[in-house]
Amino acid sequence: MKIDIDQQRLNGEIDALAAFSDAEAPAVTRVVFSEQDLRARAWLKERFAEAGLAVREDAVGNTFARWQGTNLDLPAVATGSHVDAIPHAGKYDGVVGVLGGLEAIRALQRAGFRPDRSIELIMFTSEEPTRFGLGCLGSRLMSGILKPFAAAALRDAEGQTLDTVRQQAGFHGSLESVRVAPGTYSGFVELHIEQGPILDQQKREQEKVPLGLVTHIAAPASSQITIEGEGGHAGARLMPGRRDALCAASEIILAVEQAALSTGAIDTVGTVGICRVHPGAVNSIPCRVQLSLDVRDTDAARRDRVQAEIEAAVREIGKRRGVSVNIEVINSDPPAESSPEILTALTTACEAEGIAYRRMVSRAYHDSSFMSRIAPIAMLFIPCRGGVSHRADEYSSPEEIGQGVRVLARTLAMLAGGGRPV
Ligand code: HGY
Ligand code: MN
Ligand code: MN
Repeated sequence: MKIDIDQQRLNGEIDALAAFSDAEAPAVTRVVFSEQDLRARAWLKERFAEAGLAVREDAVGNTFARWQGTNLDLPAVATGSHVDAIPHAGKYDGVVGVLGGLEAIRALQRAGFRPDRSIELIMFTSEEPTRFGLGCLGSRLMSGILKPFAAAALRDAEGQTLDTVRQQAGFHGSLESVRVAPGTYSGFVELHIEQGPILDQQKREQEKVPLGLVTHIAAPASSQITIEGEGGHAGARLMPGRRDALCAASEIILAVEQAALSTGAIDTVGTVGICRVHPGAVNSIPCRVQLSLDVRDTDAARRDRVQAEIEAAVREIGKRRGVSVNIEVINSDPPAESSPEILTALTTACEAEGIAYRRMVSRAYHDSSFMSRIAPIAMLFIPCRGGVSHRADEYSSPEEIGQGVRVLARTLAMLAGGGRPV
């Protein structure tokens, strides 16, 4: 079966989706349940309906577009990703998996393929932690990792709960109903940009676009660190005896970097991405600082050791500087492992298409991390220029995206079973 991808149409759709943004192009900002996010969702549902897919949304806004198979007794095979985008991001992160999944289905339809199993495209709500501080809300609730009462109580920076915001956005019903029983899907395959440099580097060295078959997804953990010192007048309060919360925070940030480097393992990473200073005035000594902490590793035990080392450093710095410190762990997830069967299907599809591939690890987390709790999963990576992501200059070429979509389409056809009507 020859599979042709309409790269021009797909590229046009990626550009059209990027226009639903709260940032100046080429940057994209699309925070969950914002006006732009809701407009993007409405536009996507039209595209799904145009392809003849049956569209439904759950109580937290996960959106499902199903291509009905001939055998409704069989669990569906699924693909998909997210379209929310962190502030000043690019236009490919997540989007390639949703629009690429749609184009994979359309390409199979054009090829006259009829799936035995239904093929379901999923757009997950809030993969990014931007608004509610916890990533993958939609897939966590589907997999049962995140309890509905805990999800409902999550608050955004304005103090609004997820429960209020989702209902204002038009998503009603109990969050308990989001849960998906294991066995509902026979498999889940996510197409995504690598967000790292490995494939792009290999492409430059070997002049062939390699795709990445993801064997493991690193274990993410995030926390919030609050440091309370003593404020005061920046001029009148002399240096001796100051309890400056931002000076303590600065030591903590360097301790995070040191703890991540100290394992000597390339897979250990530690980042402080947010630093909120109060009162944040030129001539006022910072009395309170909030830091976000993101620690990851492919080895969960090594990550936990780094987390413990950071927590010990935070307490030591707090004691020495006379400031109070509090660490709230928001999530600490295990690594996810891909299914050998789905990796084999992806390998077969790459070889059938004559496309180079390599096995690799994902250091970013994805909805696949949580779908792995309820179905066999695997991820398919395409290169992104310079490995750049979560930046406005994130880029993957139409050819690279087209190759990924072709392999995805062939893999879905294999996993769904079926063929062309005789
Ligand atoms: O942070 C991550 O790994 C993902 O991009 N949300
Ligand atoms: Mn992302
Ligand atoms: Mn993503």
